[in-house]
Amino acid sequence: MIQFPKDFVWGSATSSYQIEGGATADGRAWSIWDAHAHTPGRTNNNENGDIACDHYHRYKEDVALMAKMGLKAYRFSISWSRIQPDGQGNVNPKGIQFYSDLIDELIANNITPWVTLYHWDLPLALQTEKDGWLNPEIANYFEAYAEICYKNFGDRVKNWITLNESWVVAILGYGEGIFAPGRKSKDEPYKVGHQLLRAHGKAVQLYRNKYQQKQKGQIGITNNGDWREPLTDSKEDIDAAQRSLEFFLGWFADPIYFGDYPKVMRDRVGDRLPKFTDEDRALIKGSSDFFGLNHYTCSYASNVDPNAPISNQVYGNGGIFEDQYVALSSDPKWKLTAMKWAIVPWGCRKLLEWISDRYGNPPIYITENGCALDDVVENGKVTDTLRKEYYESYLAACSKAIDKGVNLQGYFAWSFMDNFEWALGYSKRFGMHYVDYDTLERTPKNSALWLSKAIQDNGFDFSQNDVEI
Ligand code: PNW
Repeated sequence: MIQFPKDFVWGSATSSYQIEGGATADGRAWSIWDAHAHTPGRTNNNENGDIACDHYHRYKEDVALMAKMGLKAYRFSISWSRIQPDGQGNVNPKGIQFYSDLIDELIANNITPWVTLYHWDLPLALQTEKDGWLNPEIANYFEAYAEICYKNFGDRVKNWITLNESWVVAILGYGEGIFAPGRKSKDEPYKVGHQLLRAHGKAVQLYRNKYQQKQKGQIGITNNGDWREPLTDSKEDIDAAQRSLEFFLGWFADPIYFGDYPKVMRDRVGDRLPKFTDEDRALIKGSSDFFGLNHYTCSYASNVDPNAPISNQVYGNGGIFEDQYVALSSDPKWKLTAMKWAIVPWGCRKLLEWISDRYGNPPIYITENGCALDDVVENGKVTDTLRKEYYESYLAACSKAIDKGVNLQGYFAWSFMDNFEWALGYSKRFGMHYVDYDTLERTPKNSALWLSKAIQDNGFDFSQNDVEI
């Protein structure tokens, strides 16, 4: 029997643009994701979040399903342009009302709200008129928006996450251009990353100075990181795996824990990597009460000789290749999800241990973990056995990490329900609840039933399992 610590936070997560719909309801204005998804060719079948899961109108039904599962916590994000349509100035009272009602509904059902302030849906006006995350002024707009949230919701919300996955915003939004705002550059990701960190720092400073004492909440940031296992035990490959982790997770975590970017990034990126002023450093260092981690998969990493010709195979989910010279690969024995992401639970444990060692054993919350599968409803049931095995084995790996001293305090399954998977539209299903996009009916999948039991028992039987963790 695997048992989790007494106050372990069992949650599930979603984000605003992926589930809400109601894209222009009650005064909401477009975000960069509305504009991106409405640009032909950007998403699978040109799908968009206009309706999504219609959570905006069905949130009570959704909270009832969460309560039925016994979820202790629910992580959702606020659509900035729903409560501040232009990204600055006027506040939309109906937007405030929606989130206020959602929060009340959660609390009435004994579910603790965890609120992400920014999950990629920047108000479009800030992009078109202010140049989005490239503009140093954006930190001030973000701070002002954060204050609206603290003021209106902070009496009831005690867990704040400033930004979701800065790496994705920087690399996929400004490097590869597959996510909003769809820019392709080798320099902008580093500039954008810098402004994201500054904006996070400002929002945290404001919370700590003006709200934390009274509201008694915690505030942090969520970064995404997958594990990098050295392909061989050569020093070159061990260094390559470490370098890859530092470019991926260290990029955004080192400034928060140490006050600067990893040395390997400063050495390799040179002048293209912005420098922190003393003021910014003071703002950012120590600016997270916990380490929020979104984790999905694992790759092998190996060194690439900078003089060798670059082949296509060396590109991958690692950032800007020429700055790293790391090749990613996988083991053909690893099972794959519908995203073609490998299922490697021990990678999760190793990453948790890496974070714990590098950053001084901070409290960690896994704020996302899960998988997409090609689910089908048959006789009212979804037999998503591989998803159940995914949750089970990743949670077992988490438990092993806890045994080894990692201060992991909670786990949020991604996702509560199937939703708009960004550039992949509705083609990828990550949910524990199946959503029929014609009728918008929700059906709990078997994985939801399994997790519900694990929550109730605060653990599960893993003794008959020989999966490596
Ligand atoms: C995360 N990658 O996104 C997000 O926080 C969620 O909104 C999303 O639905 C979920 O993971 C599943 O994709 C990521 O390419 C998207 O490395 C892409 C990557 C990583 C995370």
